[in-house]
Parts: sequence; C-alpha cells; structure tokens
Amino acid sequence: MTESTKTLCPYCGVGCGLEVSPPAQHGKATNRDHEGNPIWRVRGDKTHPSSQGMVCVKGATIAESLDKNRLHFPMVRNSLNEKFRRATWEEAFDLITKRIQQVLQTQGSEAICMYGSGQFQTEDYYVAQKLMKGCIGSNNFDANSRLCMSSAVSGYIQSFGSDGPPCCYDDLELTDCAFLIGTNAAECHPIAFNRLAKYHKRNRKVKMIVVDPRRTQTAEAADLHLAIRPGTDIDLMNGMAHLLMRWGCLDTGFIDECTSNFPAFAEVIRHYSPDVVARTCGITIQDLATAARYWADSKNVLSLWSMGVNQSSEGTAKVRTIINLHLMTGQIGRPGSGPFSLTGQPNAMGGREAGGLSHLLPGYRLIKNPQHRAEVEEFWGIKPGKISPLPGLTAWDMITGLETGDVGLLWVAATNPAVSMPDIERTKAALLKSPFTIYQDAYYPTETAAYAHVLLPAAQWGEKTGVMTNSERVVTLCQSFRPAPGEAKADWEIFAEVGRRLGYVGEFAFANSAHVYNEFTQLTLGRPCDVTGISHEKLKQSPIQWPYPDNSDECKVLSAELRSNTQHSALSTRYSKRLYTDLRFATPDGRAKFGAYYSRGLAEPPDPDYPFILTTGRLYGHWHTQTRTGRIEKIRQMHPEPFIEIHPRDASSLNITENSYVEVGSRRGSARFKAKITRAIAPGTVFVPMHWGALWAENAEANAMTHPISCPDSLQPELKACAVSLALVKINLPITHYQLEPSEC
Ligand SMILES: Nc1nc2c(c(=O)[nH]1)N[C@H]1C(S)=C(S)[C@@H](COP(=O)(O)OP(=O)(O)OC[C@H]3O[C@@H](n4cnc5c(=O)[nH]c(N)nc54)[C@H](O)[C@@H]3O)O[C@H]1N2
Ligand SMILES: Nc1nc2c(c(=O)[nH]1)N[C@H]1C(S)=C(S)[C@@H](COP(=O)(O)OP(=O)(O)OC[C@H]3O[C@@H](n4cnc5c(=O)[nH]c(N)nc54)[C@H](O)[C@@H]3O)O[C@H]1N2
Ligand code: SF4
Ligand SMILES: [Mo]
Repeated sequence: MTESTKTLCPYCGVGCGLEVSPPAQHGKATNRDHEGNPIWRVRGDKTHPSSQGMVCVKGATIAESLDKNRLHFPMVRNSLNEKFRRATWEEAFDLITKRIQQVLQTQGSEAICMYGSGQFQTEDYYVAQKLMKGCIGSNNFDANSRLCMSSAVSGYIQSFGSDGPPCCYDDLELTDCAFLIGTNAAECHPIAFNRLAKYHKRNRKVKMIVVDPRRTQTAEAADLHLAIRPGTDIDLMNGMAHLLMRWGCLDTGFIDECTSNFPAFAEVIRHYSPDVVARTCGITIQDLATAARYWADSKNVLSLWSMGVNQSSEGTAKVRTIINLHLMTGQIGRPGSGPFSLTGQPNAMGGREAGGLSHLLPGYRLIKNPQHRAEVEEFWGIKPGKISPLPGLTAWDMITGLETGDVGLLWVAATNPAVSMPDIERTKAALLKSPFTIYQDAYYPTETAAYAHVLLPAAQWGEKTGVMTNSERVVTLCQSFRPAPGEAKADWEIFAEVGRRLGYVGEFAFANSAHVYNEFTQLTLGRPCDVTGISHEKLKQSPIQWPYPDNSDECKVLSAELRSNTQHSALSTRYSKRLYTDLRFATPDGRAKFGAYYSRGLAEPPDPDYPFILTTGRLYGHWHTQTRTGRIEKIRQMHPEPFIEIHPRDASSLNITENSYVEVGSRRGSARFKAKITRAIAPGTVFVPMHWGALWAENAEANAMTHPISCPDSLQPELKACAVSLALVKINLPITHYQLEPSEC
C-alpha cells in the first residue's frame, strides 16, 4: 500500500484530522524506532473541518509508539502471584464466559463490572453497552469519563435538559470575549487553542480571560488572568453575576421567555458582593470587576472549560454556574457565544452518545427513565424489564465494591486505573482483592497488568476501523491502515464474541464495525444526538457534525434557505452547526433552567497538619499514563521527569531550593518530587503532573495523595485538590525508568 489514509488523532478531544502514509517511500530512507520498527508517516489532514491541517507534537509523533511494548497474545494466570502464561483466544474466551456464568449464578449480575474508556471507538462502546446492560443485565459499565467529563454531562442535562456541547470551533474565531476557566487549553487542547489565540492576536478588541490558580501557558496569552484559590470558581462566577445584575446587564426578554428558576438564582447571587468574593477567591476587587465588565461589554461571550471545573466535589454546580452567566445575559445560540466544554479524550463524546456511563443508555438516554429503558429493550429485542432501573456502579464504586466483596468480576479496557484513579494505594489494594480481573489493553506492561488474571491484546488506533466524535460533535471515521500485532483484536469484536458465547448469538452477529455502527445509529433516531444519516460509507467522503438525521441532506438545503430569510425555526436549529439556535431547550417546558448554588469550597481544605493545596494536571507532550508518549524519544526529552511546582515564598519557608527533593504527604499517601520554584503558582498551592505511574518513576504518583470525594450529582471525584504537607528530603528520588523491557507477551 502506498497511498495515505485519512483518520483522526487518537489523543485529545480536539479531534484533529490526520493523514497517515506507509513507512517506506520510493527513494527515501525509512524512519525506524529504537527497536528497528519502521515508523508510519503522519501529517495533518488539511481537509478536516476541525483542525484544518494543524497538529500538535502528540499527533505528529503518534506513529513512533505503535510497535513498542505491545501486548501480542492473550495471557492468563490463576492468581496474581503467578507468572502469566500464553493462552489461545479459545482458552481465554472459554475462561471468561465460564467465569461470567459462575458469578451470575453465585452473586448475580450486579457483581459483574466493566470499566472502559473515552479511547474506545463508538462501536466498542456500543457493543459493550449491549453486552453489559442488555444481555448480562448489569448497568455496571462505567468509563474513565467519570473522572473526566461527567460533571459537564450532568450540568448540561440539568440546565438544558440534555447533554451535548452547544458550540463549535468556528465560535473560537467569532467571539468577542473568551472566558477560559479551569482549562489549560494551550497544552491540553493545543489546536483549538491555536485557533483562538491567533484570532485574539489579530483582533485587539477581543478579550481573553483565564481563570486558573496557575499561570499556565494559557494564562500567559490572556488579557486578564484570575489566579483564584482552587475551588473558589462558584464564588467567582456568582460574584460576576452579582455585578452584572447590579449594573443591569441582564437580557430580561431572554430570561422571561426562555428560562426558568431565575428568582432562586437571583436570591443566591445577592450574597456574593465584590468584597466578599475577592477575599474568598484571593483576587482584587478590580480584577473581578474587569472580568464582569469584559463579559458585560461583549456582544458574544464564549466560555471554555475542562478539568479545573469538572474534577470537583461541586463539579456539576460549577458547570451550571458557568451556564447561568450565559443565561442571564442571553449569551447562547448565536455564533461566537455559549458554554463550551472541551472534551478530554478523543471519543468521550461518542461514549456519551452510546450510553457509556453507568447511568446512561444509548442515544442520550437515561437508565432511570422507564420509557428510555423500554425503547432500548424493544430495539435490542430483549425481555421487557431486563435493563435494570438502577444506575450501575461508578468507577470508584467498583473499587469499593472490590473492597467489600460485592464485585465478583472486573473487566478493564483501554484505561490504566492503577495510575489514574484517586487514592492510588487504596485502589491498588482493592484491585489486589479482585477475584477475577480481565485487562484488555494495547500495551504490555502497564501498571494495571500487575492486577490482572487475564490479559487480552487489543488492536488500537490504525489497526481497527471505527468512529470517534470530537468536542464540537464532528464524527470522523478512523480507518485501519496496518495489521494489528500478534493476535490482537478490536475491543468490540472481543465483547461480541463473549456475547455470542453467553448465548446471544443473533444479538452479536456483527459482520464488521460498519454493521455495528449502523445498528447504533438507529438508536439515536429522533434523539438530540441523532446520527441516523451517518454511516462509515458516508464518513469516507468527509467527517460529519451531528445532529445529522437521515434526511439531513435535504434539510440542510432547506435550513440554509430559512436562515437566509433570517427566520428562526426548529428546523434551522436542528441542522445548524450549533445547538439551541431557536432558543428552545430540551427540557420538558423548553426553557433552560438556572441553577441556584452557594459555594461549598473544597472537600478537603488545608489545615495546620496539611497546610497546602495540591493540584494535579497535564503537560503538553505527555498523554496520561504514558503508555504511548513515554515511548517517544522527543516527548521524553521534552518532559524528562516528574516535578512539583512551588511558590518561592513557600519554598523558602521550608528551605526548599530549586531541584531539591520534596516529600508531599496527604492523609492517604505520599510521593517525592524535584522542586521547581516558580511564581506561576499561587502561594499555598502546589502542582504535580499526573503522568508518572509506578512503571515510569519511583514514588512520584500524583494520585498517591488525591482523594475520591465526588460531586453528588456527577459522581466525579475531586482530582484537582487535596490537602498536603511538604517537607525537604535529602535522598535524590524519584528515579525515572525509561527503558522498559520488551514484552514477552
Ligand atoms: N498534553 C495533553 N493533553 C491532553 C491530555 C493529556 O494527558 N496530555 N489529556 C486529555 C484529557 S482526557 C483531558 S480531561 C484534558 C484536560 O485538560 P485540562 O483540563 O486543560 O488539563 P489539566 O491540566 O488537567 O487541568 C486544567 C487546569 O485546571 C487548573 N485548576 C486546578 N484547580 C482548579 C480550580 O479549582 N479552579 C480552576 N478554575 N482551575 C483549576 C489547573 O491549574 C490546570 O491548569 O486534556 C486532554 N488533552
Ligand atoms: N491526579 C489526577 N488523576 C487523573 C486526572 C487528573 O487530572 N489528575 N485526570 C483523569 C482523567 S480526566 C482521565 S481521562 C484519566 C485518564 O487515565 P487513563 O484512562 O488511565 O489513562 P491512559 O494512559 O490514557 O490509559 C488508556 C489505556 O488504554 C490503552 N489503549 C489505547 N488504545 C486502546 C484501544 O483501542 N483499546 C484498548 N483496549 N486499549 C487501548 C492504552 O495503552 C492505555 O493503557 O485520568 C484521570 N486521573
Ligand atoms: S490537539 Fe489533540 S487531537 Fe490535535 S493533534 Fe494534538 S493531541 Fe491530537
Ligand atoms: Mo480526561
């Protein structure tokens, strides 16, 4: 094969289009990785609507990771003390099926859990839902999106009646004011951020506000950086709302006709006077007023957020408080305005469409809604009542379920919980107690493999065909362009085979992933995320933004005509690039609902024993637990080792100097980091990156310290803040491990 393949970058939710071509080209030397494997060539796809040919360092280097330390064969062992031995697929499937049947008999379906990932393709997600929720009869499918986007999901549902980010990337270049809160988009959503930053530079009148306790690269680009104390976002936003109200900057027509619950909200924000808010947030009254003034003076305001908002014990309230600002000023449904969550993973959006959290069903449906359950049961052809009416276990519930013995079988796929879960020592101890863990990953070793009884080799990006949906609802086909190594299989194929062996032969008789996708799209008919007009075949021509019902092509023409007549209609909304352009929302009364929230602050505030707030997050080059980026030379050089950011004032009070080692301890655990002394972080707060698990550095795990206390609505843990103590240590740790042994698996 010599021609290139169009696909999507498998890292972040920006969802950049890539073009991949084979390693060997006539007359050119083949690039090889350090194991001698030829490296595929990757460049940006100029025709992709979201990224227009741009890529960041992660997308550009992805191909270097494809052949290193891959898991090739199924591996099994009886207990975690034993070594793995190679097994055939036949043996592995047989073992898994028997074990599922045994747990069904002894403990029931609630004891079976699957923990998946926003790095699944939509087909993987869909078949997993059908297997777990439909056939096994357990809603215990949760994904790492629980640690990531679930507060955005619940915030959208509560305010608008449905999930779904209403904006699109074009809005980045149409806004008058970008309000970025709890997002380091310059490092984590670089290509979306580039579009905004370029536009901002060219248009002096356009304002950029960044709210982040750290002076990140994103904050460097802003007109106004509000370095608030961690966990004071609601105070800030209620304080801005208070000023907007005081100045009379309300869109009363919009509030009256298109929203509900305004009086309750107005009552709350009355209590957030500028002096109180500035004190709580640790900013000046002037800066608070400037932020509110920028908002008030802008025709179109776009807010962007990610983990600084979602990963919080009041994450849903934070999301709704952002949305409140839009609702009170009518900043929604127009180009350049609206609340826009930046999705973390490449297909967390597709996961939401396919019902990939323990309280969801495919097609933006809810487990707790009897009509939704009945619709899905009917479509799947299963017994009425088979889908349990109770939401399943969340990711953290699965950990506590292992502790209590309620979980009898845990199947983990495309996520590395032995690094990424909160309170990692507790997580690992729980994983050690698991009676039976299946771990399905593309790489070996990873930290979680140490806790598995069965390892299943997964085909990854480039080795299977399927779709992913990015932050702006654009669906892209990721085509396979190379064979999977060894005996690796696509995730959906593995789930389907287990389904057939459990007796659901017809239900899982999928010929290929296009067939799976077609079945899934039918379940979105008439739903907010209607993709019935999309198929693999159609996506081969170009990516498509949803909603995209079956008759979209005709309706697009019609809606363009309607728009040119400047008429508002449900039709023009349905087929436009933005949601809610007709200002009708998906709630029963069609109105968006104000949330009325007082701030509660951090779940674990600092105290005399643990006087600092630890926050955790990401670096530009690395991806999560490094299974890919840790194996790419250029990225390793970019970020050679873990570190802790600490303010000079705090450092000097503890005699900590640049590059000395600091022991960070919380109520749950401790780790050691090299000190990086910087004014980019506020005094009283320290930052460590989340990327170094036990395989990559000695004792430098961010999650050794974090806690699992979660938002009561989204059940998303507060990974962004816990109370810690700091102490200078003499020993030169951590040690980083670069060269992993090539796998025997
Ligand atoms: N390079 C890179 N990019 C990635 C990823 C990656 O691993 N590496 N992962 C992807 C995924 S899955 C995700 S979820 C996204 C995450 O993208 P981001 O959310 O942008 O990344 P984080 O670094 O986790 O956190 C963002 C910021 O929140 C700030 N913060 C902490 N506490 C608070 C608070 O109380 N209030 C406010 N306002 N801010 C706070 C932190 O200082 C940090 O700068 O990135 C995606 N993109
Ligand atoms: N302290 C702290 N902890 C955090 C966060 C934080 O900000 N701070 N962020 C949280 C967030 S937002 C997220 S999203 C999580 C991310 O945490 P994880 O999901 O644990 O991180 P990844 O390293 O992306 O793990 C993905 C795994 O899937 C494998 N994989 C890749 N492609 C495929 C495939 O097609 N099939 C299969 N079966 N496997 C595949 C990879 O090899 C890798 O092992 O971390 C969370 N944890
Ligand atoms: S911005 Fe995100 S999607 Fe785009 S190339 Fe970088 S990692 Fe990939
Ligand atoms: Mo994430």
